[in-house]
Amino acid sequence: MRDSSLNFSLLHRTCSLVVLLCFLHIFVTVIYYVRNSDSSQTFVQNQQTPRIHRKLTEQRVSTEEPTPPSVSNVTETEKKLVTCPDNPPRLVGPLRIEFSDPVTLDLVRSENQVLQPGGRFKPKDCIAQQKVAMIIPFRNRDEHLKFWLYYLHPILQRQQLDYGVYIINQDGDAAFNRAKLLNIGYKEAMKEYDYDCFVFSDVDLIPMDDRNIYKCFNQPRHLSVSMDKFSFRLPYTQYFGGVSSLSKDQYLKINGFPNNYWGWGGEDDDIFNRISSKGMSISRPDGMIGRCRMIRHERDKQNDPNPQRFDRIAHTRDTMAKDGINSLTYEVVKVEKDQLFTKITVDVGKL
Ligand code: UDH
Ligand code: NGS
Repeated sequence: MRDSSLNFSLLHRTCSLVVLLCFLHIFVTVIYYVRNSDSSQTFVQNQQTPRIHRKLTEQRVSTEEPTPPSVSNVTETEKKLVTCPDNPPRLVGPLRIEFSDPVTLDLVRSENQVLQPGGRFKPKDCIAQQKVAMIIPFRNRDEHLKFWLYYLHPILQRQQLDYGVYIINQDGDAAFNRAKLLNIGYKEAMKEYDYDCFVFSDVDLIPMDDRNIYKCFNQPRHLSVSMDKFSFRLPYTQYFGGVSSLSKDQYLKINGFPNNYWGWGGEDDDIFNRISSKGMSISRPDGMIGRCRMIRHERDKQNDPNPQRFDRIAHTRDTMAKDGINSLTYEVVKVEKDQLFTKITVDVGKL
């Protein structure tokens, strides 16, 4: 009898100990789990949040201050934003560009709500390397413009540029004057913002690779080096048509572009002559990165080949000091601010 009661008491104690140990184990496990899940959440946040927020988290961790940053701290951090990298991290490389389905301006607007009025953009997480004005010579090409805006806005944003889009629309129906419109674009954009780089783009050309960065380089840049209509080759070595970029200094060094090429052809060759006469060379992306598509079209009205173009390009060196940004005259007829662009309608005069 006494034996059995001793046995029972021993069993009872053992069971109590086991139950106690179980509780202890559960308690330790729960504590460990809660602590661990805290730190893994912090890790996920750090992976996902943009650079500026990551920096804030890192600062908080390193100074071991649990309080969230005050508004003045955020401003301080914003002031400390670094310059965007040479290789923007969100570029995707080759792009599928096609023109079979038309796009609407409303669709493009809805996909680009980050834009400021006038088609302006600045990256949020770094300071853009350059302030770039995109200048498009224009008349009656609304369908092409929609494609340009549809494809280019997202590309330029991934390229982390501080940019604005300027459509320079020639009023009336006199002969078209592409180079003069580009000069007007330079002048009008400079009235708005302290741009240091100018990309001059035909409205019907779309890059096929977002690594072809629409910015300026230490020599004037030819960007549309490999067009589908020329079987992805340069038509001739000096070709400077389509899309090009010049820094403000490069542009001023050549006195801008000629104002007296009315109708089609030669103005791009004149610009090439200006550049080489000032001892500069042409910089180009490689042929794969520089691929681009042109939207097929017929010749526009009032843009027939200019019969004077050969004579003019033979005399660029003699004329460029007097004909250029220093002799530009025009009248602004209308300025329209869309979410996607600034459209400036201008009277350029006539031949
Ligand atoms: N542009 C206009 N409206 C015009 C003329 C020219 O917006 O009426 C602008 C537009 O940005 C265009 C650029 O000027 O992309 C260059 O003009 P362009 O496209 O006419 O020049 P391109 O050399 O074509 O590309 C020439 C006509 C080819 C006709 C081929 C017919 N099969
Ligand atoms: C040259 C023109 C350029 C023109 C290029 C490509 O002949 O202005 O062809 O034209 N120069 C002269 O006429 C002097 S394209 O095939 O794109 O229509 O840009």
